[in-house]
Amino acid sequence: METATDLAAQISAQLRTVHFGRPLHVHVVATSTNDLARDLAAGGAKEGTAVLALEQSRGRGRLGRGWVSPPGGLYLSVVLRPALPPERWPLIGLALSLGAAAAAAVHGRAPVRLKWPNDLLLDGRKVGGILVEAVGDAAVCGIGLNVLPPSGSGMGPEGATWLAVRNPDVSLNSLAPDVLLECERWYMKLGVDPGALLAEWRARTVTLGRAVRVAVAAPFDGVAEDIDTDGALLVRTTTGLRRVLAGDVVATERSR
Ligand code: BT5
Repeated sequence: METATDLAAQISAQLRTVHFGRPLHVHVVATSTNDLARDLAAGGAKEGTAVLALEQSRGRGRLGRGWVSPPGGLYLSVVLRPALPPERWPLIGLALSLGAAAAAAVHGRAPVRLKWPNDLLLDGRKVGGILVEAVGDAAVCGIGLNVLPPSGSGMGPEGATWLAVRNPDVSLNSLAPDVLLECERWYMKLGVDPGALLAEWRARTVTLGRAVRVAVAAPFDGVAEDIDTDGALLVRTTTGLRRVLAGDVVATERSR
């Protein structure tokens, strides 16, 4: 079995980033890479410090949900120190989903689309997700990508897929440096040209133009019309345009 030290050395040797993954901490098992990255952030870790685990025992998603994290997935967290005000931090999630999707598409040899806010879809099924958490003025950004199929009889979580479905030769070791590179590229783009980031997100999403149900405390229906400059989803309802800052949307009909 590959040791964490071997893997760290292999990934670091392929790294072409300026900050992301420098340094890179690799663990065979973590509770959640976001927990480890939170501790590093609280201890003053610099922007780009990253934690990768081969397996998570308590991986988490947004809104208190879990992230199923068996061996064969990419579980990565990066400490960021954004110059953006916290109300614009949802844009970080969009930037990292674009980056992770770009790397996943190359390594999966298939298009990867985005579902608001931070889901990555392959053939309409969830192949990855992003979780952004605040630790003081740092943002800890977790990236989860299903790479190899779950071993044994399990089919993985409902609605999930993995990159090996499209590319059986996909390798975690060569995917990881590209995820770091593409995430860094889109995070830097956010700093200099947020408009270009939003344009790319609009081009890659399955959410816009669709009839949706917005799953918030008081759910409502509408058409996902656009994304606002702070990352909020703009939903056209019978009573006007509503901004959705956090939550989930479910398509209520297929429009493309
Ligand atoms: C997300 O949450 O999609 C963000 C996932 C972030 C995971 C990374 S892994 C590295 C870092 N460390 C962590 O502990 N977390 C981050 P959300 O949109 O809330 O989606 C969660 C939902 O997706 C669950 O309720 C399940 O329905 C589904 N799900 C759980 N595990 C999955 C998996 N491996 N693949 C696809 N879907 C999954």
